[in-house]
Formats: sequence, structure tokens, C-alpha cells
Amino acid sequence: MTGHTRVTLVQGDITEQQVDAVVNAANSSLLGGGGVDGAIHRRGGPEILDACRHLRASLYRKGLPPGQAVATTAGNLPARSVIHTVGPVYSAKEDRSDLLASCYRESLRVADELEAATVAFPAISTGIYRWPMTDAAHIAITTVHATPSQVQEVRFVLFDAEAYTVFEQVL
Ligand code: AR6
Repeated sequence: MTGHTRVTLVQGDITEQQVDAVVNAANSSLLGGGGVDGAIHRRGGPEILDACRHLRASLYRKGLPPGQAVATTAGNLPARSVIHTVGPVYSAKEDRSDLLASCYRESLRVADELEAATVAFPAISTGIYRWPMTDAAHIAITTVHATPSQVQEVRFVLFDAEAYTVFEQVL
């Protein structure tokens, strides 16, 4: 626990958040997809995709590995930056919790590099990647509490009332 970072919850759309950085639940290609990723690229405009293409042509020729994070411009979004991270696909056979925790840790490390005071996270891996919400909420909240950073507010943005309630209970 850092004693520095405040965790808040809102129900809503992550693309509308007035924060320094929004975290994208991306895939390794960094070239877009559905869910949060689709919404961020749609609302943020082509500048974000251009920046992602540049990253693929330079630092991440094989794609961004799961558990890692990288920042780009936020284009037309109210946020200043997008931090792209790749969650693990849920598996009942293999415990991939460390990779999911790493998404939060690495995103906060990148947020510190950006000197972001406020960061909005979606519930990474709980959509198309099928991670059960309660377990994902535990990992998200405990990891943020355990990660020292200069971020003042971590805002979890939950898309529906059910996800909001789960996060509220875990918090
Ligand atoms: N704002 C906040 N939360 C949202 C929004 C939104 N606009 N849209 C969906 N959610 P997902 P993943 C919730 O699927 O599971 C993409 O194709 C959603 O209800 O966005 O990590 C990528 O390219 C769920 O609870 O991310 C990858 O291929 C949570 O956000 C893959 O999906 C995450 O759902 C990543 O899958």
C-alpha cells in the first residue's frame, strides 16, 4: 500500500473520462479490436492507430506481449495519453493471474513515466478475454494497492451496474 494512490469507482464509458491517462485493454497487435479497444480507437481517432503502427514498426515488431504496457497519444479523447496493455485470455487450466497483475503494475509504471496524476482503468480481461469479474476485481484492486506510484487517483471504470457492484464489494 502506498498511502498515496486513491482508488475510485465509476460506472460508465472509459472514453469519456477526464483523466491524464486511460488504459486500453488491447491485444498484442496494437492495431485495434472490439470492446474497450474498439471504443478508444473510434472515439480517439486515427492519431492513436498511427502511433500504434509506429510502435509496431519500431519497439514491438512482434507485438506487445501480455502483461506489458506502452503509451501513445490519446488523439481526440479528453485524456492526454492512452496506455495500451494486453491482458491474458482467461484459462481455467492455467493460472495466469500474474500476467493480469502485471498489466496493472506496468500500466502504473508507464503512468509514472508520463507523470500522470489520474489514471482510468477498465476491468482488463473481463470481456472478450472472459476473466471472471470477481477474481479480476480482486487482482486489480490488490495490485493497485500494492504498487508504489506517484498516481494520485486510480479510477476503475466499470461498464455496467453488475461489474460496478462487484468492484464495490471487493473494494
Ligand atoms: N468503457 C468501459 N468499459 C468497457 C467499455 C467502455 N467503453 N467497453 C467494454 N467495457 P474488453 P478484454 C468493459 O473485451 O476482455 C479487444 O478486441 C467490458 O464489459 O474490452 O481485455 C482487444 O483488442 C469488460 O468488462 O477487453 C482484445 O483483443 C471490460 O471492459 C480483447 O478485446 C474489458 O472488456 C481484450 O479483451
